[in-house]
Amino acid sequence: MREIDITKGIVESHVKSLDKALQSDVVIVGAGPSGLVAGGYLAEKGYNITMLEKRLSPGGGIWGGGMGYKFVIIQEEARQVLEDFDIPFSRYGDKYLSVDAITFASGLIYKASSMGVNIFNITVCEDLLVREGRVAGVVINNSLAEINHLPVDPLTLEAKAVVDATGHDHDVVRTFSSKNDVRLNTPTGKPVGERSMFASTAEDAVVENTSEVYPGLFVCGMSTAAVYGGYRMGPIFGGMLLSGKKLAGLLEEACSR
Ligand code: 48F
Repeated sequence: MREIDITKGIVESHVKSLDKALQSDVVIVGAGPSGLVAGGYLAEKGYNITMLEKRLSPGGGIWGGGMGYKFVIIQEEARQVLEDFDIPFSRYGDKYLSVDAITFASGLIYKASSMGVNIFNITVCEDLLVREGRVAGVVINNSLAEINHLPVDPLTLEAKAVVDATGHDHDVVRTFSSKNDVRLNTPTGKPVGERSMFASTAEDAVVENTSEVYPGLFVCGMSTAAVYGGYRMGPIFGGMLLSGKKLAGLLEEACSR
Protein backbone atom coordinates (compact mmCIF):
# COMPACT_ATOMS: atom_id res chain seq x y z
CA MET A 1 0.00 0.00 0.00
CA ARG A 2 1.38 3.41 -1.03
CA GLU A 3 -0.01 6.73 0.24
CA ILE A 4 0.63 8.31 -3.13
CA ASP A 5 -1.68 5.77 -4.82
CA ILE A 6 -4.48 6.70 -2.39
CA THR A 7 -3.92 10.39 -3.13
CA LYS A 8 -3.85 9.75 -6.88
CA GLY A 9 -7.10 7.79 -6.62
CA ILE A 10 -8.80 10.71 -4.89
CA VAL A 11 -7.40 13.38 -7.23
CA GLU A 12 -8.21 11.48 -10.43
CA SER A 13 -11.73 10.53 -9.27
CA HIS A 14 -12.47 14.11 -8.19
CA VAL A 15 -11.22 15.60 -11.45
CA LYS A 16 -13.39 13.15 -13.41
CA SER A 17 -16.46 14.24 -11.41
CA LEU A 18 -15.60 17.93 -11.80
CA ASP A 19 -15.02 17.51 -15.53
CA LYS A 20 -18.53 16.03 -15.85
CA ALA A 21 -19.92 19.08 -14.01
CA LEU A 22 -18.22 21.68 -16.24
CA GLN A 23 -21.09 21.61 -18.75
CA SER A 24 -24.12 20.41 -16.82
CA ASP A 25 -27.71 20.29 -17.93
CA VAL A 26 -28.73 21.72 -14.57
CA VAL A 27 -26.79 23.06 -11.58
CA ILE A 28 -28.85 22.92 -8.38
CA VAL A 29 -27.52 25.13 -5.59
CA GLY A 30 -28.41 23.71 -2.17
CA ALA A 31 -28.80 20.06 -1.13
CA GLY A 32 -31.96 20.35 0.95
CA PRO A 33 -35.10 18.24 0.35
CA SER A 34 -36.48 20.21 -2.62
CA GLY A 35 -33.19 20.22 -4.52
CA LEU A 36 -32.43 16.56 -3.79
CA VAL A 37 -35.85 15.47 -5.06
CA ALA A 38 -35.66 17.58 -8.24
CA GLY A 39 -32.11 16.41 -8.92
CA GLY A 40 -32.92 12.75 -8.29
CA TYR A 41 -35.88 12.63 -10.69
CA LEU A 42 -33.88 14.39 -13.44
CA ALA A 43 -30.68 12.37 -13.01
CA GLU A 44 -32.72 9.17 -13.16
CA LYS A 45 -33.92 10.28 -16.62
CA GLY A 46 -30.33 10.73 -17.79
CA TYR A 47 -29.80 14.49 -17.33
CA ASN A 48 -26.37 15.67 -16.20
CA ILE A 49 -27.21 17.16 -12.78
CA THR A 50 -24.67 18.91 -10.57
CA MET A 51 -25.53 19.86 -7.01
CA LEU A 52 -23.55 22.31 -4.88
CA GLU A 53 -23.70 22.28 -1.08
CA LYS A 54 -21.72 24.78 0.93
CA ARG A 55 -21.80 22.74 4.16
CA LEU A 56 -19.97 19.49 4.89
CA SER A 57 -23.27 17.54 5.06
CA PRO A 58 -25.99 17.70 2.42
CA GLY A 59 -29.56 17.48 3.78
CA GLY A 60 -30.21 21.15 4.57
CA GLY A 61 -32.89 21.80 7.17
CA ILE A 62 -34.01 18.19 7.59
CA TRP A 63 -31.55 16.99 10.20
CA GLY A 64 -32.91 18.99 13.15
CA GLY A 65 -36.53 17.80 12.81
CA GLY A 66 -38.68 20.24 14.81
CA MET A 67 -36.69 22.12 17.45
CA GLY A 68 -34.33 19.15 17.67
CA TYR A 69 -37.13 16.57 18.12
CA LYS A 70 -36.04 14.14 15.46
CA PHE A 71 -39.19 13.66 13.40
CA VAL A 72 -40.80 15.65 10.59
CA ILE A 73 -44.36 15.46 9.30
CA ILE A 74 -45.34 14.98 5.66
CA GLN A 75 -48.79 15.26 4.09
CA GLU A 76 -50.35 12.18 2.45
CA GLU A 77 -50.26 14.07 -0.89
CA ALA A 78 -46.46 13.69 -0.99
CA ARG A 79 -46.42 9.93 -0.20
CA GLN A 80 -45.44 9.01 -3.77
CA VAL A 81 -42.20 10.99 -3.52
CA LEU A 82 -41.26 9.14 -0.30
CA GLU A 83 -41.95 5.86 -2.08
CA ASP A 84 -39.93 6.87 -5.17
CA PHE A 85 -36.98 7.71 -2.91
CA ASP A 86 -37.38 4.56 -0.73
CA ILE A 87 -37.89 6.56 2.49
CA PRO A 88 -39.61 4.57 5.26
CA PHE A 89 -42.50 6.34 7.04
CA SER A 90 -45.32 5.71 9.54
CA ARG A 91 -48.89 6.93 9.27
CA TYR A 92 -49.82 9.68 11.69
CA GLY A 93 -53.61 10.09 11.73
CA ASP A 94 -55.54 10.27 8.46
CA LYS A 95 -53.71 13.10 6.73
CA TYR A 96 -50.07 12.83 7.76
CA LEU A 97 -47.00 10.65 7.66
CA SER A 98 -44.27 10.82 10.27
CA VAL A 99 -40.66 10.37 9.17
CA ASP A 100 -37.48 10.05 11.21
CA ALA A 101 -35.43 13.13 10.23
CA ILE A 102 -32.12 11.24 10.21
CA THR A 103 -33.53 8.48 7.98
CA PHE A 104 -35.16 11.12 5.76
CA ALA A 105 -32.01 13.20 5.26
CA SER A 106 -29.63 10.30 4.78
CA GLY A 107 -32.14 8.40 2.59
CA LEU A 108 -32.75 11.34 0.25
CA ILE A 109 -29.01 12.02 -0.08
CA TYR A 110 -28.21 8.37 -0.76
CA LYS A 111 -31.05 7.88 -3.23
CA ALA A 112 -30.41 11.16 -5.14
CA SER A 113 -26.70 10.39 -5.47
CA SER A 114 -27.34 6.81 -6.49
CA MET A 115 -29.84 8.09 -9.11
CA GLY A 116 -26.84 9.98 -10.53
CA VAL A 117 -26.83 13.47 -8.97
CA ASN A 118 -23.22 14.67 -8.88
CA ILE A 119 -23.07 16.32 -5.42
CA PHE A 120 -20.16 18.57 -4.42
CA ASN A 121 -20.10 19.42 -0.72
CA ILE A 122 -17.96 22.19 0.83
CA THR A 123 -18.65 24.08 -2.40
CA VAL A 124 -20.37 27.44 -2.42
CA CYS A 125 -22.09 29.17 -5.32
CA GLU A 126 -20.93 32.74 -4.88
CA ASP A 127 -22.26 34.27 -8.11
CA LEU A 128 -23.87 33.47 -11.46
CA LEU A 129 -22.55 33.39 -15.00
CA VAL A 130 -24.74 35.65 -17.15
CA ARG A 131 -24.82 35.86 -20.96
CA GLU A 132 -27.08 37.97 -23.16
CA GLY A 133 -29.92 38.39 -20.72
CA ARG A 134 -29.96 34.87 -19.33
CA VAL A 135 -28.30 32.84 -16.60
CA ALA A 136 -25.78 30.49 -18.19
CA GLY A 137 -24.01 28.91 -15.20
CA VAL A 138 -22.54 29.37 -11.73
CA VAL A 139 -19.41 30.82 -10.15
CA ILE A 140 -18.17 28.48 -7.44
CA ASN A 141 -15.58 28.39 -4.70
CA ASN A 142 -14.41 26.18 -1.87
CA SER A 143 -16.54 27.04 1.19
CA LEU A 144 -13.40 27.18 3.33
CA ALA A 145 -12.21 30.18 1.31
CA GLU A 146 -15.51 31.95 1.99
CA ILE A 147 -15.62 31.04 5.70
CA ASN A 148 -12.03 32.24 6.20
CA HIS A 149 -12.43 35.32 3.98
CA LEU A 150 -9.51 34.22 1.81
CA PRO A 151 -8.96 36.10 -1.46
CA VAL A 152 -9.22 32.95 -3.62
CA ASP A 153 -10.56 33.40 -7.16
CA PRO A 154 -13.48 31.12 -8.10
CA LEU A 155 -14.10 28.67 -10.97
CA THR A 156 -17.11 28.52 -13.30
CA LEU A 157 -19.55 25.81 -14.44
CA GLU A 158 -21.85 26.19 -17.45
CA ALA A 159 -25.45 24.97 -17.33
CA LYS A 160 -28.65 25.15 -19.38
CA ALA A 161 -30.47 26.04 -16.15
CA VAL A 162 -29.52 26.99 -12.58
CA VAL A 163 -31.72 26.40 -9.54
CA ASP A 164 -31.81 28.38 -6.31
CA ALA A 165 -32.63 25.64 -3.77
CA THR A 166 -30.84 27.45 -0.94
CA GLY A 167 -33.83 27.60 1.43
CA HIS A 168 -34.61 30.63 3.59
CA ASP A 169 -31.36 32.32 2.43
CA HIS A 170 -32.41 32.48 -1.28
CA ASP A 171 -28.71 33.16 -1.65
CA VAL A 172 -28.48 32.83 -5.43
CA VAL A 173 -31.45 35.03 -6.31
CA ARG A 174 -30.52 37.58 -3.62
CA THR A 175 -26.97 37.94 -4.94
CA PHE A 176 -28.09 38.03 -8.58
CA SER A 177 -30.75 40.67 -7.91
CA SER A 178 -28.48 42.88 -5.81
CA LYS A 179 -25.54 42.78 -8.26
CA ASN A 180 -27.42 43.36 -11.51
CA ASP A 181 -29.98 45.75 -12.84
CA VAL A 182 -32.50 43.00 -13.58
CA ARG A 183 -36.26 42.59 -13.19
CA LEU A 184 -37.25 39.24 -11.71
CA ASN A 185 -40.56 37.59 -12.49
CA THR A 186 -41.98 38.65 -9.06
CA PRO A 187 -44.60 41.27 -8.17
CA THR A 188 -41.89 43.83 -7.31
CA GLY A 189 -39.21 42.69 -9.77
CA LYS A 190 -37.00 41.98 -6.69
CA PRO A 191 -37.11 39.26 -3.98
CA VAL A 192 -40.25 40.10 -1.97
CA GLY A 193 -39.15 38.60 1.40
CA GLU A 194 -40.47 35.74 3.54
CA ARG A 195 -43.49 36.18 5.82
CA SER A 196 -44.33 34.69 9.26
CA MET A 197 -45.80 31.22 9.92
CA PHE A 198 -49.04 30.11 8.18
CA ALA A 199 -48.46 26.47 7.29
CA SER A 200 -51.36 25.57 4.97
CA THR A 201 -51.06 28.67 2.77
CA ALA A 202 -47.27 28.37 2.83
CA GLU A 203 -47.28 24.76 1.66
CA ASP A 204 -49.52 25.49 -1.32
CA ALA A 205 -47.53 28.60 -2.28
CA VAL A 206 -44.18 26.76 -2.25
CA VAL A 207 -45.42 24.45 -4.98
CA GLU A 208 -47.26 27.16 -6.90
CA ASN A 209 -44.24 29.50 -6.89
CA THR A 210 -41.78 26.85 -8.04
CA SER A 211 -40.89 28.49 -11.33
CA GLU A 212 -38.42 30.24 -13.62
CA VAL A 213 -37.80 33.59 -11.94
CA TYR A 214 -35.46 34.91 -14.63
CA PRO A 215 -34.42 33.31 -17.95
CA GLY A 216 -32.31 30.29 -17.01
CA LEU A 217 -32.80 30.75 -13.23
CA PHE A 218 -35.35 28.65 -11.30
CA VAL A 219 -36.44 28.60 -7.65
CA CYS A 220 -37.81 25.74 -5.56
CA GLY A 221 -38.44 24.89 -1.92
CA MET A 222 -38.19 27.50 0.80
CA SER A 223 -36.37 30.00 -1.38
CA THR A 224 -39.68 30.49 -3.26
CA ALA A 225 -41.12 31.96 -0.05
CA ALA A 226 -38.35 34.54 0.20
CA VAL A 227 -38.42 35.31 -3.51
CA TYR A 228 -42.21 35.54 -3.97
CA GLY A 229 -43.26 36.69 -0.46
CA GLY A 230 -44.71 33.38 0.86
CA TYR A 231 -45.28 32.38 4.48
CA ARG A 232 -43.09 29.93 6.41
CA MET A 233 -44.40 26.53 7.45
CA GLY A 234 -42.02 24.92 9.97
CA PRO A 235 -41.26 21.18 10.06
CA ILE A 236 -43.85 19.95 7.55
CA PHE A 237 -42.04 18.81 4.41
CA GLY A 238 -44.63 17.73 1.81
CA GLY A 239 -44.42 21.10 0.06
CA MET A 240 -40.65 20.75 -0.31
CA LEU A 241 -40.99 17.30 -1.89
CA LEU A 242 -43.79 18.36 -4.24
CA SER A 243 -41.87 21.51 -5.18
CA GLY A 244 -38.86 19.36 -6.14
CA LYS A 245 -41.09 17.07 -8.18
CA LYS A 246 -42.74 19.98 -10.00
CA LEU A 247 -39.34 21.57 -10.68
CA ALA A 248 -38.08 18.36 -12.29
CA GLY A 249 -40.93 18.64 -14.83
CA LEU A 250 -40.21 22.32 -15.53
CA LEU A 251 -36.52 21.64 -16.01
CA GLU A 252 -37.10 18.77 -18.39
CA GLU A 253 -39.03 21.20 -20.56
CA ALA A 254 -36.33 23.90 -20.17
CA CYS A 255 -33.51 21.51 -21.11
CA SER A 256 -35.25 20.51 -24.32
CA ARG A 257 -35.79 24.14 -25.51
O1 48F B 1 -32.92 24.95 3.65
P1 48F B 1 -32.87 23.71 2.86
O2 48F B 1 -33.22 22.44 3.55
O3 48F B 1 -33.74 23.91 1.51
P2 48F B 1 -35.21 23.49 1.07
O4 48F B 1 -35.11 22.35 0.14
O5 48F B 1 -35.91 22.95 2.37
C1 48F B 1 -36.34 23.78 3.40
C2 48F B 1 -36.56 22.93 4.65
O6 48F B 1 -35.36 22.30 5.03
C3 48F B 1 -37.07 23.71 5.85
C4 48F B 1 -38.55 23.88 5.75
C5 48F B 1 -39.12 25.15 5.95
O7 48F B 1 -39.52 25.27 7.28
O8 48F B 1 -39.30 22.96 5.52
O9 48F B 1 -36.40 24.92 5.99
O10 48F B 1 -35.88 24.71 0.62
O11 48F B 1 -31.41 23.52 2.24
C6 48F B 1 -30.76 24.55 1.57
C7 48F B 1 -29.30 24.17 1.44
O12 48F B 1 -28.64 25.14 0.63
C8 48F B 1 -27.31 25.32 1.12
C9 48F B 1 -27.50 25.26 2.64
O13 48F B 1 -26.27 24.95 3.29
C10 48F B 1 -28.55 24.16 2.78
O14 48F B 1 -27.96 22.89 2.96
N1 48F B 1 -26.83 26.61 0.61
C11 48F B 1 -27.28 27.85 0.93
N2 48F B 1 -26.64 28.78 0.21
C12 48F B 1 -25.74 28.13 -0.58
C13 48F B 1 -25.86 26.73 -0.32
C14 48F B 1 -24.78 28.54 -1.57
N3 48F B 1 -24.62 29.81 -1.90
N4 48F B 1 -24.02 27.59 -2.18
C15 48F B 1 -24.18 26.27 -1.86
N5 48F B 1 -25.09 25.83 -0.95
